[in-house]
Amino acid sequence: MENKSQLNIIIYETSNLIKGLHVSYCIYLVNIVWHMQYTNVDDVVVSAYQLGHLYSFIVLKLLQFEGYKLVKNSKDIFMSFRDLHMEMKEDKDARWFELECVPEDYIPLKENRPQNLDSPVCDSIPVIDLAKPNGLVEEILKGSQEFGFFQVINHGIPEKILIDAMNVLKEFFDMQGKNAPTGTIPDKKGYIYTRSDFADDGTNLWRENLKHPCHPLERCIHLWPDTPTRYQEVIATYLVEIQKLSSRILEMIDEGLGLEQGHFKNTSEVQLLSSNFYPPCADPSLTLGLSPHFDTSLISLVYQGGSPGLQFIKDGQWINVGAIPNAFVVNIGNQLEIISNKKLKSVQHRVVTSTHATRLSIATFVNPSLDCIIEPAKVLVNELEPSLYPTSQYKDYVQRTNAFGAYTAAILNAMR
Ligand SMILES: O=C(O)CCC(=O)C(=O)O
Repeated sequence: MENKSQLNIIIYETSNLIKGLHVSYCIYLVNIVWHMQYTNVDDVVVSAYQLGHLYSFIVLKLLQFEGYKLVKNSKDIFMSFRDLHMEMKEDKDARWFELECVPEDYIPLKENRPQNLDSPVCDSIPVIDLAKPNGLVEEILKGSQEFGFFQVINHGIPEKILIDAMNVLKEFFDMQGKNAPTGTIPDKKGYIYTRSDFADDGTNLWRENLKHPCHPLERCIHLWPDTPTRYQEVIATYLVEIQKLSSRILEMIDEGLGLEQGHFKNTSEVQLLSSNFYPPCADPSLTLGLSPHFDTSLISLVYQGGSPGLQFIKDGQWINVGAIPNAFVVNIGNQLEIISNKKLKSVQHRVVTSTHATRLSIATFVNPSLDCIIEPAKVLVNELEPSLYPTSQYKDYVQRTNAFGAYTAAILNAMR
């Protein structure tokens, strides 16, 4: 059938149905018109046949071959409409997540499922007002030591830049049809788009993801998506602001830890952007948007546009990071845990989905430069507090820990 909204039906085996308005034929027609009103099927072709002799039998078989459905009673009519509906749902415009139940390959083993979705929202992770004149370093250190997480408000990034970035990313994800290529985009080297990528246990994650390198901007920008056409300009503007904000936060961490001034100045880069689109899910207790993980970064900055879903672990319990409009969530990554000799905590986190809300997030990873040697800062190591970590070059660490899963090599190449 060319036109998907057309249903071809053959009513068969009603006696004398072609001759005049036989009552059961009328009932069939009323039934069909009724179904048409309540579905988006706009065209039904009805043919009526009596089964009984060979000629009718052959014609019926031929019509069936052409895509006609044989109906004998009202239940069959209902089923035909339902089947057509399912077909229409699976048509080329339908997205992978438009499903009434969660497919099995999205459901991890019981122990890896989100389980209790009534996790409390953490009201004690610091929400730090960066416009305050003093006390910022202490608050940032407290959040980084106790939770590995804090949020910042009044950070100085104009709201328009945040809205533009979210809008252009939403457009990007909206444009990815059923057949959009996934994985590393060949002529773009480091730009990676995935739909329902895999968790470590091989089940699918309930998200779409876009990743690309960001440093130095002028060398990376041509690797990014060029549709929507505003993408490169809008995201470059966003990243310039993230660079400024992250440097400011790292300077305060530097001061709080008592490291030499400018410790991170020439050794940190906003290296990678990873944007996530988590559509609503029929049963969020069964599947995950993003499985539990630690960040390999120094720090990560997440803009979540006020939407919930991000959780971190505290004393063995998953806690929701509060959804504050215009705030940035900042978390400590593994590299900063090493440099601080575990004074600051890199904490496991994950994303759960929602039945009604879509989450769009922009994570930016501030990493050491690839050649940087990572080890606990000398001033933080002494006889009482010996070094807890071996020395390693950052790029070796990324390789050894397979930091970006299947895309580790592609991302390392793109960042070189
Ligand atoms: O907040 C999100 O949606 C995910 C952030 C994150 O943990 C990541 O991208 O690694």
